[in-house]
Amino acid sequence: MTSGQWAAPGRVNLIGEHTDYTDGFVLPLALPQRAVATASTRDDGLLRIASEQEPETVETEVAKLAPGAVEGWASYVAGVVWSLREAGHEVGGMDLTIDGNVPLGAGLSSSAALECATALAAVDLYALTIERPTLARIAQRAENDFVCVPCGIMDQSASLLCAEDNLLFLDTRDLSTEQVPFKLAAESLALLVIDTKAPHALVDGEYAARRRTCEEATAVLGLPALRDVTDLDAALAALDDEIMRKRVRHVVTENARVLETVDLLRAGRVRDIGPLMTASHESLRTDFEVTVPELDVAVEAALAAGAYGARMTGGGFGGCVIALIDASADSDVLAAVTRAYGERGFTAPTSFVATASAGAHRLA
Ligand code: GAF
Repeated sequence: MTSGQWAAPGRVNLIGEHTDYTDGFVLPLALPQRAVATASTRDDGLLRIASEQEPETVETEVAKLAPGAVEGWASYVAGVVWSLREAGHEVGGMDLTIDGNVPLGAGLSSSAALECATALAAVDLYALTIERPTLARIAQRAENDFVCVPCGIMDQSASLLCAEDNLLFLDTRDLSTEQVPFKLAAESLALLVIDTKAPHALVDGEYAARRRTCEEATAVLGLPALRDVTDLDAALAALDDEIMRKRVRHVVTENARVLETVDLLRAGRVRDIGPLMTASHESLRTDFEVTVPELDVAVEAALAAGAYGARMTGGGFGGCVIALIDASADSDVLAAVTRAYGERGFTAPTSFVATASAGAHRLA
């Protein structure tokens, strides 16, 4: 029997939202919060999945894994084992115990963290050779085809490829990456993550609907992907449907904002990315229509309290807002958002300062 322990982080995305299923650009950072898998091989072909946070233990035969065979939180783990085997890798029985502190349902990629910790455990325990971008695709397939959530590739890539003190500039077309230094403390800045407490669920139909509309628009435009739109006005003129026009406008302008953000960061102009973050939120609110009042109010209140920029992060429909602030302003900004929430009768938010942390790795 071989055994060990592997960790994989959650993420926030600095900018580049709803661009990862149209071959676009994203710019996430890994959080210190992570999932940890303690695992060992079994020689009887059984997969036993336990969690420090969940009461039940799930047991199934690896050879019988198929979409629908395992449900709930354990399906993210079982799905990765299934997906590895579907990709032709010989993964046998395992005991896995999952522990983690990525907040659930907050849009911080707790599911990708779970998938990637499992994936690394399986890779090491069964001595597989798989490049990390390929492993990200395998984890994404688990989520798409086993858990049946039509997510893009950002979250699994972030969990596997991010590096400490850096943002991950990822081109989701070919999965090429650049590490972009992001040391906010050196600039007396901080990235505040505000959990709106508005529950976020990708499994409902809204995410899938956005994705479908983007695909339909791509077909109407006769392009390989929305990434290939070079003349936004001409593309908008070629679309009859107002909803399609709005979705396309978001994706095309968001890709441009990511590229501009990366340029500013490379030039050391960190504060100047604030307006791009806020413009991203505005586009997600008005064109992509994935915000909810809790997200909009948090952004407004953070900006009014002096944030350089603020936006929702992740899939939307709840979840978290990120705000670029002076390092000393974190409690003032949270107090401002809490006040604004109180006036509207929303559940009080919580917050933490995000530091760009390490990607998935072996602990023991
Ligand atoms: C969710 C998805 F899982 C990602 O793939 C991405 O599409 C994101 O929403 C929106 O940018 O986190």
